[in-house]
Amino acid sequence: MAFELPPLPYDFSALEPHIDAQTMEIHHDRHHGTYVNNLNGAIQKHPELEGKSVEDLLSDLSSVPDDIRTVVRNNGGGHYNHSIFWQIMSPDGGGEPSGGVAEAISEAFGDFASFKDALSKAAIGQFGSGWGWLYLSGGRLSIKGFPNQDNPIMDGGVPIMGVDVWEHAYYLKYQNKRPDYVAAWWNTVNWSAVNDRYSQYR
Ligand code: MN3
Repeated sequence: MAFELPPLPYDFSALEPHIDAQTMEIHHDRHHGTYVNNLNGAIQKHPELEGKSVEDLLSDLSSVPDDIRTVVRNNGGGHYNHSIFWQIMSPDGGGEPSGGVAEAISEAFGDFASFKDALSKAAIGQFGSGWGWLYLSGGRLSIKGFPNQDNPIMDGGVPIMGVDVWEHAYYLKYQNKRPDYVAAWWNTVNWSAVNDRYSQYR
């Protein structure tokens, strides 16, 4: 069964004014859509991989055949990352977390403000294209910037929430002002979905 582009769980304009509708449409339909198509193209060359989940592929890239490993890393990573990204944003987003993830964040980073600062810095400081991720590793919450479409799952971690800092995620509205985009992005965070991910994987 081929991988499919998941529908955006809200309208393209739903995250305005923080993320504009045109950016959302291009980002979801074209960028994410292309990752899905390229991933399917690679898997077609190796039918023995059909039926593997994207998590299976990314968490064990060394077992993916040489000739498609980079394509799977970049496009499987792109599919996986964006599938999470759409879910952890919401038109009713923003504010501060509650529940288990809020407690874990305070435990790991001191308080919410320190956590927000650390994830913002990781994202803003990621040179070139990439992501800032909050993830579980060895049962602990960590924050790091990852290049391209890499994801903590490639290093044995579990991604909880992440912010896309590829220019395609913000350039139409924010141009080169990545810090302004990241600051606005916090107003879209769906803490309920983030807490669900944390509760599921902790
Ligand atoms: Mn993107």
